[in-house]
Amino acid sequence: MLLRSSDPSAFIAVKRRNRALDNALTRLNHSSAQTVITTHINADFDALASLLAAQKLYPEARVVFPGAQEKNLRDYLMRASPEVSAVIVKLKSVMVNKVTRLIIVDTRQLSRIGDFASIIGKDGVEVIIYDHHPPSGDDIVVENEQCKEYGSNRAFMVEILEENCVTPPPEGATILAIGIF
Ligand SMILES: [Mn+2]
Repeated sequence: MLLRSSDPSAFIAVKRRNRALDNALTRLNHSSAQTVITTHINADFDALASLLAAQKLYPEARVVFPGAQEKNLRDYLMRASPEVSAVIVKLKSVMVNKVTRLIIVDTRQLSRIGDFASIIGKDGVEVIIYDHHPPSGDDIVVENEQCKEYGSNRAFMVEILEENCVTPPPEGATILAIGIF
């Protein structure tokens, strides 16, 4: 059906329908937001590389930045291929208090994971960590902690992918490569 732009009631009807669709999508997102992979605020390329590597280990998980990214990463993400950008969901589409499994990469400091800090230690929430930083007083302590003091977390995650016989796709491999700092 063609809508005449001069017909305000038709315009409102379309707007309403779009909002209903938006709400339905949001509900769908919320219902599947059980496993989340996140990283540190002010995310850099090492964080992104780690997120993408972890997503290969936990394909059912939703990948979420807990806050802003560093400028060069933000610029990259604006022109990244769908293979990369499509796996990342917005924080506002995740109900943090519905998360039952949280995978944290490239940090284990409580103060660096934004809103996700609120569910650490909560009953029924499993936390898994992959980090390469030296220990600090602000560290989250969990059983499922995989930490090695490598130069980059990306190098550590590549090793884990290899151990699990997971090959990253081409673009993912490029990001894993540029994740080295
Ligand atoms: Mn790092």
